[in-house]
Amino acid sequence: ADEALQAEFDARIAANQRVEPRDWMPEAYRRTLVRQVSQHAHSEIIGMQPEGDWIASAPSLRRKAILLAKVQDEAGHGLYLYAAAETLGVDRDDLTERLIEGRQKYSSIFNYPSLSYADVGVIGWLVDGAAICNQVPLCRTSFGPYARAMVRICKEESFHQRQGYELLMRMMEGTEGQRRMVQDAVDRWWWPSLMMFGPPDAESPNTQQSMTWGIKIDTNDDLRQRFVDMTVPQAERLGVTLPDPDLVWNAERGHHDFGTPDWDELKQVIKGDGPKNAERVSRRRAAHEKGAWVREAATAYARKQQEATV
Ligand code: FAQ
Repeated sequence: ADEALQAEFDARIAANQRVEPRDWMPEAYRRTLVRQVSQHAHSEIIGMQPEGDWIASAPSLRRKAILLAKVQDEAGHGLYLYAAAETLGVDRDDLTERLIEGRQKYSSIFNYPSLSYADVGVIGWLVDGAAICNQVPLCRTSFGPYARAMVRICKEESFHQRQGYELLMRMMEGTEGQRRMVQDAVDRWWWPSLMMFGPPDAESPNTQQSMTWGIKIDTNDDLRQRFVDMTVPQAERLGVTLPDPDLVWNAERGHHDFGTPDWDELKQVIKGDGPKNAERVSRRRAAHEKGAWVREAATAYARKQQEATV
């Protein structure tokens, strides 16, 4: 019977049809999705911190309102993604425990500090830009709930990216000091943004199987290239320099050539030894513990409502 189910699953993937939560799926497919979707959810939630640090000192009411809305969107993205993960039979509380105990990963990018307000703009431009590049293809991923969550998330991410670019445009029209702040932020975030796409294809253990299953649509290196090609003209328009002396248009390939990210640094950050790993996780843990009374109250309320209806 398992063989028939496997054949049905394979046919569904081959025909580019979605797999839904109640369909039979191989255990390894389920495990891979739980891994990727929960890492993605954790990234959205931890990703609130670098920009969240600037909410209290935003330079104007307008900037504060924009930043608050963006950071709230990220919380929302985390929630859609936890909900998508739960359709695979895992529990959000358990995933949160795994995150705060350091047993599950989240994106390396959020382990770098945000040192000035220009970082808010650069995170929007480069980090959300990279996120969009990676996530637009995931709108066609084979697992239905993940794909549908991605559609909504991508719409919001493109607004995020534009707000970052607009903020930087304004700063570049400002004083010499403001232009220096923007360039400094670009210098610090460029390489970590390239690392968001994961290790090079030759060292990516999951890519091939995930592509066969239609979970991933493109390889890490292909997406990284797409991001570089998309970003270079935006940097020119903005008037900043991307900190890579090897970055040059290659007419023969029809793409930009670029330097090699420091893969040892990526490994280090993934392992938990990045500049901000310990702080990000301990703040997440503190927020979770502080919220315990809310969860208890909500559970008690739900129980009372249920008792009232029987
Ligand atoms: N950081 O074999 P692969 C956002 C791990 S966007 C940490 O290539 P895979 C929006 C990988 O998990 C950021 N770990 O793995 C936002 C694996 O470890 P494992 C989130 C990384 O899965 C913007 C191992 O290395 N986006 O949050 C990283 O096929 C602004 C081997 O790697 C997503 O999660 C890394 N950079 O490809 C929010 C997108 N790279 O699990 C706030 C969905 C690799 O075997 C502010 N995910 N690893 O122990 C994906 O597309 C994929 O999972 C990849 C990795 C491409 C990230």
